[in-house]
Amino acid sequence: MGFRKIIIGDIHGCILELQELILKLDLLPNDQLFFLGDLIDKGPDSLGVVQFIHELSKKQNVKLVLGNHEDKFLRYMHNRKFNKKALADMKVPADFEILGEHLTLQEIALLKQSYFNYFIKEDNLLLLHGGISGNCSLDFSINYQYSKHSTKEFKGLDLITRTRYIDANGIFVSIGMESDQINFWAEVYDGKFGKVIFGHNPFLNETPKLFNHAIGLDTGCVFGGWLSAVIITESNLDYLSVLAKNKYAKLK
Ligand SMILES: [Mn+2]
Repeated sequence: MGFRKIIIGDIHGCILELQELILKLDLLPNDQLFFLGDLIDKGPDSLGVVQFIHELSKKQNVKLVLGNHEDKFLRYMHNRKFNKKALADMKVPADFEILGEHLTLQEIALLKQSYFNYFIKEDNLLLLHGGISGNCSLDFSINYQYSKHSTKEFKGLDLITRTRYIDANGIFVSIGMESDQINFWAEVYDGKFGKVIFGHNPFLNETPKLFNHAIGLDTGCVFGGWLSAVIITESNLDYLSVLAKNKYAKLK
């Protein structure tokens, strides 16, 4: 029997849009769901989103890709317990405190099971949150997992959750350091690790942003755009988006 693989872009606490999207998807028990990261922060109900996805994971096969906002939240949780000094140095969004107070151990464990990258071999699709810098030496046939692989051990891991721009040599460029020699990574990506489906960079559009070897799935829901999904069957790749009910945050 065929089943669908459904990949969902950045939610950022937009619980109403997530619920609407899930309703419209009319899930069957064998459908597999992948979330591309940034479930939390910026939007109206980060706690509700994590609780909803945790409930969903009891009925469906759910896999999470780590976003930079989950990465920061898990660092926050670690510091809360073990490193008060580092905690004092963190700029903590208000919803992190709510999440920290109310998430169950099981819900936090679900976040910790997130993948930095997830390769779907039969479709030659690589899921990740941010992007790939040109000098990246990671082995993308390994699905690096937050709970098992550390960014100390594999240096490029944290970059794949946050890469947007790279320089002429393919090296990661941080925000504020742009020059005319830089490119958005997906513009120059040659497809060598497969077709990449990524989030992180909002493209305010009703349909995902298509590149030669990549699909940008963050259609800016929290900024008043859309929440988008890619739906993959044996013979087809399709998109479904729901319009944001509000403009919850300002795009800088
Ligand atoms: Mn992000």
